[in-house]
Amino acid sequence: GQPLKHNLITEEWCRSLLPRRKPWGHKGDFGHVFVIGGSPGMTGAVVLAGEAALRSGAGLVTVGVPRSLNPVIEEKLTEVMSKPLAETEGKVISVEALPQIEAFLEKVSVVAVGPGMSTDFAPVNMVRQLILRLSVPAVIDADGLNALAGKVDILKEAKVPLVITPHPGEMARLTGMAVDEVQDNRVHVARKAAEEWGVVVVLKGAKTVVASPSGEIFINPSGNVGMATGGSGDVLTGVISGLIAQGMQVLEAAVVGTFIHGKAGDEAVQEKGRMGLVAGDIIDRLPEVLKGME
Ligand code: NPW
Ligand code: AMP
Ligand code: MG
Repeated sequence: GQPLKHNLITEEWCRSLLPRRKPWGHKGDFGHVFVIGGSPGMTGAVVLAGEAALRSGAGLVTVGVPRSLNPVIEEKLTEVMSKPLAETEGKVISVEALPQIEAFLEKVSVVAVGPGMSTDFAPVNMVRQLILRLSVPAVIDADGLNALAGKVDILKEAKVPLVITPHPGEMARLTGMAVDEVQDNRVHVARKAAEEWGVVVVLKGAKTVVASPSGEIFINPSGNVGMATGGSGDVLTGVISGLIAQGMQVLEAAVVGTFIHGKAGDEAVQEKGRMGLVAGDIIDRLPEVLKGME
């Protein structure tokens, strides 16, 4: 391939890419994020993603969850809306939810698929079909990615721009490599995946690598080990989706979202420390980080 050009992501560059809000703007101008996920025991993941999307400037956010989890979700959410989806007996999203989701796509700007969704047969099947039917850009994370293990070529068939946000474990499952192999060749693995699958790849972990389908590489300097805590990745999914909702291109949203998420983690760790930091603390710091950049 071509020689590798590494770009270190800088705050100045992110600032220049952030969408500018028109004073006369209304919520419809800032996009609608639809987060699809959740299963018994993992309702927090969609809540984190939804709240992070709203705190990143999205005009509206709806989370789609298995029908019987909707009351629990509504209890947890205030500004974020929710949508009960068809479910299986095991209370995970069923394939019957597809027509519901497809109809709702007409009302949204971007979908985030996978947080807390589970790897049961039904949601796995749903995700594989949904990717082919998408009419808006999507961020695919967590169990949305696990659903593609062994079937990753589905990504090539999508008709819309996609961002995938694997942690090293998820990237190992997608590629069939060992986690150590992924970690020893992070830039190469991310770049090859982005080129082959035609998607923007965000390979997470310390010094997150963002790779574009055309072979560009961006390395993120922000973030810290305090962010190695359950739900941090679900927050990132929300941030990137929120930026796409506001009209950013998927690559720019992935780069800027990754930087902002890490910077919010760096602000949070000052107060909470590396041991006490939890994912919600990252969301709480998004406003001040964005305020300093808008
Ligand atoms: P290990 O542990 O070292 O052997 P999974 P998950 C590896 C939801 N959540 N570097 C790790 O390897 C998510 O949204 C819900 C190296 C292990 O094999 C998903 O839907 C929450 N290795 C679901 O849980 C909060 C690394 O990957 C595997 C690595 C499952 O997601 C929590 C672990 O990953 C969670 O977000 C790294 N940096 N990172 C909620 N409150 O509702 C990971 N690995 O099996 O994909 O499990 O990431 O927890
Ligand atoms: P997930 O494993 O999906 O919850 O994602 C974890 C998030 O926390 C990703 O955005 C990682 O890049 C970030 N993270 C985890 N560990 C570190 C670390 N040691 N340094 C910087 N960021 C990290
Ligand atoms: Mg995750």
